[in-house]
This record gives sequence, C-alpha cells and structure tokens, in this order.
Amino acid sequence: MLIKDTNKEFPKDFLWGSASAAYQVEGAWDEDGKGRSVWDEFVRIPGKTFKATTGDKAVDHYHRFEEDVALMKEMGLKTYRFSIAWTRIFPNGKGEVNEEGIAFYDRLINELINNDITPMITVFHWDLPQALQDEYNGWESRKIVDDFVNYASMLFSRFGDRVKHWIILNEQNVFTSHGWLMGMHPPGKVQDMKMFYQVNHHAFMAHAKSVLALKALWPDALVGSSFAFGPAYAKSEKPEDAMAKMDYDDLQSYYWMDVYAYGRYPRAALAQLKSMNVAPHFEAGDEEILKLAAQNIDFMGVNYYQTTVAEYNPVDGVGMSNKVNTTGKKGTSEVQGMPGLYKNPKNEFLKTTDWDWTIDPEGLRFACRDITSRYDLPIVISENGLGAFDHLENGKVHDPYRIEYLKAHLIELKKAIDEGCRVLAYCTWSFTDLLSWLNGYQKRYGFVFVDREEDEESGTLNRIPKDSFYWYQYTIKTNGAEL
Ligand code: BGP
Repeated sequence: MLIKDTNKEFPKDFLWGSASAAYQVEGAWDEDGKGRSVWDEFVRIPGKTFKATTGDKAVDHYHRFEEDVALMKEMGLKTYRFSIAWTRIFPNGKGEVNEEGIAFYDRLINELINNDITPMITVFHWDLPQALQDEYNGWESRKIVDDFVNYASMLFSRFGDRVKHWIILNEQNVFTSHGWLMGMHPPGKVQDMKMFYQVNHHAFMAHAKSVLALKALWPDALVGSSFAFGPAYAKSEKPEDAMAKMDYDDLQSYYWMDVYAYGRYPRAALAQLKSMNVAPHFEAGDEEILKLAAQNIDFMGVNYYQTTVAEYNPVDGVGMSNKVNTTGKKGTSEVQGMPGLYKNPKNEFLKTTDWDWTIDPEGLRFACRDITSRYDLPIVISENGLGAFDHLENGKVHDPYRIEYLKAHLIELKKAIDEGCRVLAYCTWSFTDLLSWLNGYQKRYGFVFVDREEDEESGTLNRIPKDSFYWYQYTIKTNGAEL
C-alpha cells in the first residue's frame, strides 16, 4: 500500500520496550532456593554451547536489577518484557512454593512500576524444571499441562494485581524444533517427529488452559504467546515454488499461529502429518479448549528476526541440518528443508549478520500485514534486534550498525501501522547484553554493554550504555517522529 500524509508519530500509548529472559540475564542459578532447570543441566553437556558458556552468573541481573531498572528509567522505556524462572517459584516444578522466588519478582515488578515502566511477563522462556524432566520427561507427557497451569496460575494470582500484560509461551516453535528435531536444546532429541508434534500439542494445551485461567482471575488482563515468525518469500514465479511457500507457511508458521488465533491446526498440515503417521493425539475436550482460548487471546506475540525463502525441494533433497552458525563466522550455516516439500535457500537480495541471519526490515512489515490479514488481531512485537560483535573502546561502545538496523525496522513497522495493523508494543532484544543460548556472550544484542568475558566468568559486569541507548532514548522521547 502507499498511504499518504500520515502522522509521523507512533500511536499515543505505544509501548516502546525491550526484552530479556530469566536464564539469559539473571545468574544466581542456585541461590535463594532456586531449583535446577533443564538448561542448568544441558549447558554442562560438553559441546552443547559455544565455548561451554552457561547462565550460572549471566549478567547478574538477579543482584543488579535496580541498576538495570534505573537505566531503563533513564532511557524512558515504557515496557520491559522479562520471563520468570519457573524453578525460582517451584524448585521442583510443583509442590511447595518458594517464597524467596516470589519475593524477587515482587521487587522487580514494584521497581518497574515505581519507575513508570509497564511490566510484561513471559511465563515460560524455556527453563523447564529438571525435576519434571526427570519425573515424566517434561513436555513429552500430558502431565506437563496441569503442572504448567498450576505454575502459571501461581504467577497470575501473586502478580496479576500489578501485571496486565502476559505472554504465556516464548517461541514454542523454536524450543520444540531445537529440542526434538535438531538436538540443539534440551532434551537434545534428533528427528523425533512424532514426539515433536505431540510435545507441541501439550504446549498448546498448556498455553490454552493458562489463557483461560488468567481470564477467569483477571478478565482485563492482556494475553498471548510469542511466535518466532520467519515469513517466507517464494523463490520464483514457478508454481512449484508457490506451493513450496504454501507448504512452508502451513507447516512452519500457521501451524502455531492458527492454533493460538483460531484454536485449530491448518487442515493441509494435519493431512500431511497424518500421512506420515506423526499427527498429535488429542484428548476428549481438547478441541473445545483450544477454540475457547483462541477467543480469549488479545494479541499475537511476534519475535521477528528474519525472513526466509521457500523453494521446491525434491523427495531426495535436503533435510533438517544442525549445522547452524554459532561462531559468528559468516557462511557456516547450511540450507534446511523438508524433502518433497520445501527448502530454504539464501536470499540473494538481502545482507546477513555475522551469524548468517538475513537482515530484512520489510519482512517485519510483511509479518504484521500477514497476521492482520489472516487473524485481524493486535500485535505485540516481543523481540527484534541485531546480534553483533561490540567493542568497548575508551569507555564507549559505538554501534551504528544496531541503530541502523533498529531504525530501518521501526520505519517499516510504522508503515504497517499506517496500513491498518494494530501494533501495541515493540520490544527490542535486548536491554542489556546477555547470554545467547548457543552463541555465548560474544553475540551481543543490548543497548547496554555488560563488561564480561565471552567464555569465562570474569569481568566487572559494569553496565555501559552504547550509542544505541541514546538513539532509542531520543526515539522514545519523540514517539518515533524523527526516524
Ligand atoms: C529468540 C529467543 C531469545 C534470544 C533471541 C536471539 O529466539 O527468544 O531468547 O536468544 O532469539 O537469539 P540468539 O541468542 O540465538 O541470537
């Protein structure tokens, strides 16, 4: 569309934000009664993370959250999205609540509110209690649904008086594909397609029942889950590439978003899964619960980093690869695909980051438009950002590339808003530098540099605002009018 004469500013009350996740920032991995999560164990398996980095200390947000919130206040941030570590609340995943864990998040929430920053909570950002993994294989068992809802309901009842914005699951598509197909996240399974879809069904049920539990308690709360959306462009005008895009969309995007928004799986995707004998098993009543939850979500959460290309992939073509660039050496990722359906070659028209992620600001607009057309739901951009090598020189960090990246994405986001998309919030990834799950500490995303070594637990952990910090501060102050 070509919308003329629009207001330069973003909507009034637009939530300019930034995001993090507990395991990636908190540290204090075994303090104040916290139990072990699957990530606490997984990072200790040799070869799983870049240079064996862990979140044991991370960037010590657990002890420095007041300093971090003071910086957010200085920046003028309107919302801070963070996740709760399930194992701080229930060290064993269920049973007795750990009041020290509740107290930590109470302090964080109150500190944010006292500084005029709206807290936005992610209930689950991947750090499942190890106790539940040991007892019944975590997400693989239907038992997870009740334990999840019990945990989520504890958060709703203890924090819901002050927290209105809730994201139930972070990137269900990523933690399940990395955990059950690629072997790169816990529990490290490879190509277990049947379990992958069953695990996803359990996660959908946990999401749906949590949405309903929240609304029963706090009808005015705003809720959704965050999907890692990588929209696809067809490689060419060949009909087989258009069909490859459609297959990709149904199996890689709508498979999740349709369940959140409509409460049902895409029909063609289910037909495909049935023909492969990997379709999920439903219990009686599941369909109704998914539908009811879908009627109760308030937004689609979107983590947007990149787009992809869909090209027809012959039956003997490429499959899933776990050759992913975790070193920052360009060109070390391999093409992924599903034989007989699609593969995702490089987009020759776009530049990439050092970790081979395509840089595509228009893709963000495309994502918002697609969601708006298909679901007509408001959107929360819950993550978007650039992972890069940053350098501290004479007490300063100059990151013009990050400013350029974020600015270009915001310009496209504003176009999407002008075109009718209802975007409630934009959270960059991330506020401070933090642990990148598989890429260690050298892949930095923050507005605030954290002085810590890449692969060992040393460094002052001092916070140093980068140039992008001041740029975002100004962008917020002017409500995006001068991008
Ligand atoms: C998303 C996750 C975040 C964060 C981000 C950047 O998938 O929700 O937790 O890690 O991606 O990814 P990475 O750290 O792999 O660069």
